[in-house]
Amino acid sequence: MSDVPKISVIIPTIEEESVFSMIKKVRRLLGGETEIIIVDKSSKAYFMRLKKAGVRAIRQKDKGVENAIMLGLKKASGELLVSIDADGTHELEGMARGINAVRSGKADMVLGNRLAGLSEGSMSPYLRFGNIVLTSLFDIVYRSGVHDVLTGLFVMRRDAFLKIRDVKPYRAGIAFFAIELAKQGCTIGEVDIKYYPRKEGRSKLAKSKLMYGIGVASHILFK
Ligand SMILES: Nc1nc2c(ncn2[C@@H]2O[C@H](COP(=O)(O)OP(=O)(O)OP(=O)(O)O)[C@@H](O)[C@H]2O)c(=O)[nH]1
Ligand SMILES: [Mg+2]
Repeated sequence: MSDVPKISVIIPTIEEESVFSMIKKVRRLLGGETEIIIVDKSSKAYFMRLKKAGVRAIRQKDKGVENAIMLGLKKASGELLVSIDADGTHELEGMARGINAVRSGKADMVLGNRLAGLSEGSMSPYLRFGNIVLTSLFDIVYRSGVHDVLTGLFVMRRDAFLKIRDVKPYRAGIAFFAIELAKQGCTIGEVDIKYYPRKEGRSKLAKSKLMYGIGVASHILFK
């Protein structure tokens, strides 16, 4: 089916056990043609396990999830570029809906809106509040109307990505990609997804979510 655009799925990992079942499910959902690129900052042993899983595994030398995703995007060959967290918290069927949304022209970038589908224990009231504040700031500045700019799931078109591929990532997670695309005049949309509690391991993103949030706010306002 040559009219079906190729999809690349980029997954940033630090020692996430859930990724191994995710890989299988992504293949079942999107088909064997889908390129899966894992940008990893784990132990050597974990990296070897990734290689055995038959995905394209890249070792990250620098730090930060934004740099990891940027590296994966640069290596990807798909027309549709997806990124999803490796901890099994984001609904994979939601990823498939996001792909369909971008493919049908809903927006240049589609975010997975977790707030529409929070399951019990998946997001503390504190983080939910912080997310709402930061996303409101984003909506005021960029008039996008989305609900969850700190999500761990996005889908974007390759031609949109090419506009920001030379921007040096700053510490804002997926909001970095949304801010930079919005600055380029790209449209940002969303699909509602389910969000599950993390089953294994600990949060890898930031030691202090408060400091992280303040940093994201300053990037939204001043970048
Ligand atoms: N390669 C790479 N992956 C990262 C880095 N920081 C976080 N990750 C991965 O990015 C994803 C998001 O990180 P999480 O630790 O789940 O962050 P979070 O969702 O805010 O935290 P939880 O609510 O505890 O899940 C996970 O797949 C992590 O393994 C990094 O510096 N490099
Ligand atoms: Mg997580």
